Amino acid sequence: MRILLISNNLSTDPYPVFPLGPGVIARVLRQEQHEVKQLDLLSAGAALAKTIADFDPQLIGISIRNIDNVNSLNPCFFLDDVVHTVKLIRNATQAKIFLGGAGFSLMPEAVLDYTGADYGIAGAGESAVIALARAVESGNPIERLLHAKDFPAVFSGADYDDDIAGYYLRETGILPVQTKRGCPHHCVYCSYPLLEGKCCRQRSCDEIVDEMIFLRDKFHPAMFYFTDSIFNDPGGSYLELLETMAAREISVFWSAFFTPADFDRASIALMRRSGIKTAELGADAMTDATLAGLGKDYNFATVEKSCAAFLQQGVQVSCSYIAGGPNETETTLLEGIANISRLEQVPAFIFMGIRILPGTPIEAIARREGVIPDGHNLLYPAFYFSPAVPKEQMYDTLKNGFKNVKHAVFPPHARSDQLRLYRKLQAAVTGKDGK
Ligand code: B12
Ligand code: SF4
Repeated sequence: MRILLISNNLSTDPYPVFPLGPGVIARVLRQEQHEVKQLDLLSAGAALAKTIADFDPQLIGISIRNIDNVNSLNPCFFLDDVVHTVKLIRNATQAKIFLGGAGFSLMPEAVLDYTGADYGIAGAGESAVIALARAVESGNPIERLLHAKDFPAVFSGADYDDDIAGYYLRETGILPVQTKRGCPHHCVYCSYPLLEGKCCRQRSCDEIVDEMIFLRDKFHPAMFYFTDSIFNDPGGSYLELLETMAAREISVFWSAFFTPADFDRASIALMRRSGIKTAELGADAMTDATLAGLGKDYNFATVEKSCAAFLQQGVQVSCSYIAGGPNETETTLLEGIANISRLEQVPAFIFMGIRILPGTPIEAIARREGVIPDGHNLLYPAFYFSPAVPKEQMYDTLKNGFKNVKHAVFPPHARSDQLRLYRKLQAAVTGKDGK
């Protein structure tokens, strides 16, 4: 069957990100002998009608990566772009439309209803999409919404379309690779365990390294970004991957999300040997009290020690934080500003308010505290703010507190150009000494 896969993500903040999810779906569909074309609306502009006319698809998938930008200070809602795409498709063809992607999977029923698409697949799409394509091809009935958990678990690499990859390489130099899925932690606001499960599953190290070597030789990316929810899994499977990368001397640069931990010298030396360029530390809250409020099992001293461990071995590290979570008070805000100010060599990105996603513990807390009214389906962004500090006061305290702190970005969108520049610098090719 001819299947068109569309990436509907138009966001370029903090930088444009290569659509990895549809690449995975394209690969498994091609393995089933379907003829697949990928269209990325960000890089291809207004090519949708022409692509449909030329390719004449029998089935069309739309990947929805983001519902919104999870930023309470500069909120953006992206689903109307999808509604627009669905309308354009309906005007051009009778082909059925199915949805998938991380954003879609957070609220599948609500997104299906909002967009009016025909089918949806919630969660990892590899197995379910094969079943859906078979049913549509043979005219057999199939449920409107399929859940990945009802199908065999498959964890595939992606096809990296040449034209699409070319655009993102020109824009950022970065290619993403997913090495594992799942996170066993219990942070109260986080949707990642809901999306990928609580158990970490890593692909075979050799398979990942083979893929990286293939991508390195074909595309010459300045940097790989490991998109894993948490790169440093508690079981340490990431270290096995890094051992394989170092042993096979693949000579690439990479970056990833880390959670604060007791990193030893040997682990960071291994990261250096395998090409780490920069570590993105999800510190998440700025004090011991608010870290506990988020359900973190480390304190701020661990954040500081993690930063020091990277810096001591010459690895650049940045931290992101969310102010305003459970336990936040005027006192913790001031303490947090002092904590971050001390970490002078660590760029800090401070968001305010937690996007409440369905099924997360923060949803229950917010409903209990009356932050969201009964019946709100959370499709339109709702944010949790600690009831102990009025929102305006929180903003003023943070704005004033970080006014003269050069390494801190608050509010994040106010300096998004600097942020983009910072990401570009991260990706810039330097010699090994430049790490
Ligand atoms: C890594 C990551 C980032 C990195 C990306 C780095 C890079 N170079 O790629 C960075 C830090 C830059 C980033 C930024 C942002 N991110 Co982000 N990110 C992620 C993360 C952890 C993984 C995404 C990923 O690549 N996964 C690997 C691929 C293979 O998985 P996948 O896309 O989900 O695809 C699978 C399924 O979804 C499905 N599927 C995918 N597409 C399709 C299509 C069809 C038709 C079908 C059937 C199935 C299907 O099958 C695939 C294979 O199993 C997710 C959370 C998560 N664990 O999923 C958040 C996530 C996608 N991000 C999110 C957000 C909000 C953002 C930002 C807006 C945040 C911000 N304010 O800066 C920006 C937007 C950036 C942009 N330009 O779009 C949200 C989106 C939810 C929402 N509320 O809308 C998520 C879900 C996290 C969350 N908060 O819950 N992100
Ligand atoms: S915030 Fe990070 S460590 Fe916590 S549950 Fe989410 S992915 Fe896991």
